[in-house]
Amino acid sequence: FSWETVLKEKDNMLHILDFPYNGETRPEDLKTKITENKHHFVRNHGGVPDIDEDAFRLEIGGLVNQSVELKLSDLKDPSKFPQVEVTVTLQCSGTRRIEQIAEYPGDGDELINAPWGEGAIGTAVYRGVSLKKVLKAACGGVKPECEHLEFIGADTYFKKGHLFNYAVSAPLRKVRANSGEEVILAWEMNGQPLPKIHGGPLRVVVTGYIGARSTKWVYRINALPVPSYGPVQRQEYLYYTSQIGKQNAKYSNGFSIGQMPVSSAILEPKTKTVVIHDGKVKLSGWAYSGGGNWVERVEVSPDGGHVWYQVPEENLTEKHYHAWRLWNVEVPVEAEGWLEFCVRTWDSSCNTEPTYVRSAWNWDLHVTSSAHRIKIYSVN
Ligand code: MTE
Ligand code: MO
Repeated sequence: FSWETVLKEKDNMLHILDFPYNGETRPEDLKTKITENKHHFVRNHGGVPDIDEDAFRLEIGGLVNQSVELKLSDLKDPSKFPQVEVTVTLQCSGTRRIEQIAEYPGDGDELINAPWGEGAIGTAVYRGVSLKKVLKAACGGVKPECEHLEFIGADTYFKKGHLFNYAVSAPLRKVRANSGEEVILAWEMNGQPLPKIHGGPLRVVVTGYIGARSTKWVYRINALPVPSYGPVQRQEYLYYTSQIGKQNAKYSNGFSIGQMPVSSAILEPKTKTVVIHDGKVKLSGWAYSGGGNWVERVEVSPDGGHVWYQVPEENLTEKHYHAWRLWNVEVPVEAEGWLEFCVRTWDSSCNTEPTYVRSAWNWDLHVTSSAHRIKIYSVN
């Protein structure tokens, strides 16, 4: 899998890192409810493995009643497992990290903490099978001690002198969730075979959780009593208190980031631009909440967060358990000169966003979910 292939498949991306390849979606390609495959962001920790689909076997073992190896054709056989299609927003927990970097630069690890803007998020329709049904029908269920399902990807990366396979886990209660909310093994993205760069031939999709749990190139699933010992699960995607810095951080000071909180972003206008208008400034962007909560209300402020205008319901795309809502609004503005606009979202559990980046700053620079702010020069 070559850089040329990336450039061909991902022509219009912001190439954040060359190796491992990480690409961000441009704001203009985030204007549709479903993100086109060629524009969907890419987050990789290592290389893109080449997997022979005929030789491929998904191994399931650990605390299951019966270990199995399944061919792709077994998984795709509707007489064995019913198929499901889910619309899902995947959000990297590093989305909007550049705002935390701008506050206190230099604390993160460049390779792990890619400098994402507002485009490390995307929405796609995934087709596959429900992991809970596979566990039941193929493995005769899990043993009573099983609490977590570990997903191992075929890609590898070096950390502190060791070569790791990508490995994370999801709690059994998430795997067992109701239909439409459970963990999916997917081979199709927006009606096309799952592109290699997005985990083809098979990936995990964990709705409502940080993108990191949705393991690409999954080839082994382990039923475990505890969460995965993979570095991504226990070391890299931790949420620290604001009192902790790189020098005094211990893994025990942080908790493993699971479900995503509510967050949003202004995509238009772009920050630090001149906006010429006739008394109304038009804004648009995305709003999303994880954990199966949906976006209820989006508000925009033209004065840094003192006065808020609600985005009318008809200016939001439809409500969804696992997907963002795109929004647009016109805000009356008389002032000329520099203005600070910001957006905040309320979800179905009445959660909203921290006011400032500093309110939720953490040295590993994850989950930048504070009200997104832009500065524009208003010409009325
Ligand atoms: N799965 C494997 N095997 N290797 C990876 O590096 N990156 C994770 C996740 N699954 C990753 C992975 C992270 S951090 C994110 S945000 C999502 O994949 C991104 O999925 P995408 O590249 O399809 O957008
Ligand atoms: Mo991520």
